[in-house]
Amino acid sequence: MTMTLRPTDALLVIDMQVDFLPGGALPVAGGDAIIPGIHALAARFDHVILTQDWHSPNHISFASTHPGKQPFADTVQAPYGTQHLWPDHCIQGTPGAALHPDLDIPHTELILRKGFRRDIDSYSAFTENDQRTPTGLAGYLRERGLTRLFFVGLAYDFCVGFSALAAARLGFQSIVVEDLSRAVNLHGTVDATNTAFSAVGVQRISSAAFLIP
Ligand code: VGL
Ligand code: ZN
Repeated sequence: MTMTLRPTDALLVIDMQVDFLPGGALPVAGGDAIIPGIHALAARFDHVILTQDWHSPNHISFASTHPGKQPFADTVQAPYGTQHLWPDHCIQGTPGAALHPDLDIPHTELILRKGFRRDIDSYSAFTENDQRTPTGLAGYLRERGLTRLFFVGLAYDFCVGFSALAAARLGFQSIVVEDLSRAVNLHGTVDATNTAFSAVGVQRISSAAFLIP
């Protein structure tokens, strides 16, 4: 299958930040290996949007905020439901929250920050984890007539997955470029992501679909 790009397409590059890459606070295995492929793909898009996980200190998603809780293993009950707990990561203004220095997409049009409210996490670039608070990204894309969205970046089973699912639910055509994303893979989270993608109509493709014939 070959993918022909349109002027109404956008590439969303999710959370390619120092803390999510090897050596960071919450490293996603192989996250650095996808950078060259993301560069090659971004060069083909007229419209590129980046996201940045951007947490307050003592964020609700940090295990350290909840005495006795362990990152990865434990959860807490937030007013909006179960919240996974993570190591401290992507704290506003710290070097770990910066976009990875190897990431080089000068024609990026928007960098969207998310997860900045202390009491609400936001895996999705569209809707925070309370499933109600919008980030404004849907309005931005609609106002600009960008209707078909391609997702790459980190992590496949959290921020990429939740963003692609939210986009599909909001009426965007939503496509994940699977080999340009990597998973945290906590405990069945990759299978759960793929099941949800099928249910909502998120398409999964390979970057090979973009090869110029
Ligand atoms: C992410 C866990 C916590 C992600 C962000 O970018 O997928 N995962 N915060
Ligand atoms: Zn986070």
